[in-house]
Amino acid sequence: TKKKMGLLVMAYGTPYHLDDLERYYTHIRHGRKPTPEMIEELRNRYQAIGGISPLAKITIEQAKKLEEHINQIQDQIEFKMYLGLKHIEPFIEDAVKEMHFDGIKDAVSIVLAPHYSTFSIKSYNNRANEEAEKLGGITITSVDSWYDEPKFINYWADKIKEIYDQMPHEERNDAMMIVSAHSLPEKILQFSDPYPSQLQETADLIAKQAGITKYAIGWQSAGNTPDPWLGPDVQDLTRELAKEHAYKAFVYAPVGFVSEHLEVLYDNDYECRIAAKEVGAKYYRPEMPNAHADLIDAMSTVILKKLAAR
Ligand code: FEC
Repeated sequence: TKKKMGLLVMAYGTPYHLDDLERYYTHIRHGRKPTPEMIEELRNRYQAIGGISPLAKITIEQAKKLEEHINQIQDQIEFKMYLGLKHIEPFIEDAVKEMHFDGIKDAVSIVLAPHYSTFSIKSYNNRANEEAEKLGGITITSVDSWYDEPKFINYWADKIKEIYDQMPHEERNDAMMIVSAHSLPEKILQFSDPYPSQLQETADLIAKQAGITKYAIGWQSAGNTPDPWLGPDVQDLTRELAKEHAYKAFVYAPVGFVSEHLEVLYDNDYECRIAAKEVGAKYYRPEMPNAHADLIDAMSTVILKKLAAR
């Protein structure tokens, strides 16, 4: 008989309705209520992408497909998926409670974000482990990062190649690729956080495989706080690079995310598009992995490798 195992899939979460905006934003801010102006500004961004984010639907599809696929490609373990979100229900703690209730003793977890940081992945893992310890009897093996998984790199390299192949010849010769992830407060660097070097490595691997020589890494979607955030910001970087050379096209690869959500639909497709237009260049952004079979297979591979190495 197959061994039963919990598959804890963790992701950021998004408001389900605009009514959820305030409590969601308050949760992101560790309980500090945002001002009415801040809420209004966020509401306007959601409205600009069609009213609400497609993220909730994409996350569930990714989690379900992951469960289905990982059960298909091996026959030793029967995985049962539990979805746990960082900033809205079902919260990470809810998912761990549910596993406990179902009698799960052994679980593996993965976050739907490829790069490790003390501020991002570590906080997801800590919350899961703290709840598991509180309940007792569940061990969670955590996948920390998967930024260099060849199947993940393949996805992006293929999409980037498609874009370059479709460009008119003169654009292709003068195109610049900007590979990005969510910015984080600069203070992560004090803990020799691997986040920046992991993004650089993802960029190098994708560029090499796609045969791209002109590329740079940047940071996006920095928060609205007084402390300094990792830079350069992708919009500023676009303007800086355009000063050095009259690029005809900018190709944005927000590889720190896996879904087409607010940060991509607004910060890339709206804001970066403006920056590219300003410098007289064309804007390109490959489609995000969402529930694409390559992403699902990449994550399944990483999970099985992690379990095999225990
Ligand atoms: O609804 C959607 O479609 C988008 C959801 C969403 C994703 C996302 C990913 C990441 N964030 C990360 C870190 C921070 C830090 C702060 C912060 C703030 C926000 C705000 C919204 C928001 N984030 Fe987010 N993020 C998403 C949504 N994020 C809304 C609040 C308004 C704003 O600042 O824009 C700053 C908190 C503070 O103010 O103190 C830090 C990281 C990721 C990528 C990794 C992951 O997915 O976990 C890191 C998706």
